[in-house]
Amino acid sequence: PAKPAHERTSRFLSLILRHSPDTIGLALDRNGWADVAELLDKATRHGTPLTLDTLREVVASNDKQRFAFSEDGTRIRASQGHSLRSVDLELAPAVPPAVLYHGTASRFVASIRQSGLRPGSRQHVHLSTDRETALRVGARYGVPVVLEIRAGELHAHGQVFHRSDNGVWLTGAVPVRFIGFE
Ligand code: HQG
Repeated sequence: PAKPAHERTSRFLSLILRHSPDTIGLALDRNGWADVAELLDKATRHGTPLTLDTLREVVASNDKQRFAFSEDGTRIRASQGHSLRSVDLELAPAVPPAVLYHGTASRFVASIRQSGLRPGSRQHVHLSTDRETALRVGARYGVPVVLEIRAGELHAHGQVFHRSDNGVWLTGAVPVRFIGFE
């Protein structure tokens, strides 16, 4: 398990690299990359002291591998979860398995039955390959409910899917008829 200090740093990096880099005056490029030296400098100057060693440890030990360095190590980005519209991860379209899972909270189910799954504030609807992961995702917001998504059928209907570098499946809105409710 990650150290509490690492968990705090991971949350901070999620905020900065997915949602609001301007909080510390940082700019991401169009593919979501931040310059590592600039990130360390600006985080430190804005009250979250961060060294390269700590950053490397947080990235390596992260339970969901949320962040990735560029090959040359000079840049870093979040692998999924962005709300920033300006970021395009340029992930290749991928063919999903027949069934994927979406974890949600019981209080959202009536609304999902009405309007299907929507990306909400993020760029994509997030889907998992296994029920256990979906259960944990849903538990973040209340009593978890796992929905079965007929991803293969949806893909056959022309919907685009992507797989993030850390194994999360990403797609657009999912219409009700492709969702299996428990
Ligand atoms: C729900 C975490 C009402 C949806 C996770 C979800 C994931 C609806 C919530 C990643 C709805 C949005 C994303 C509708 C969808 N009516 N509610 N029509 N359609 N919803 O956090 O999927 O740990 O934006 O079910 O593991 O929960 O941050 O999405 O409950 O991969 O790396 O609206 O975040 O990853 O919530 O989570 P979110 P999510 P990290």
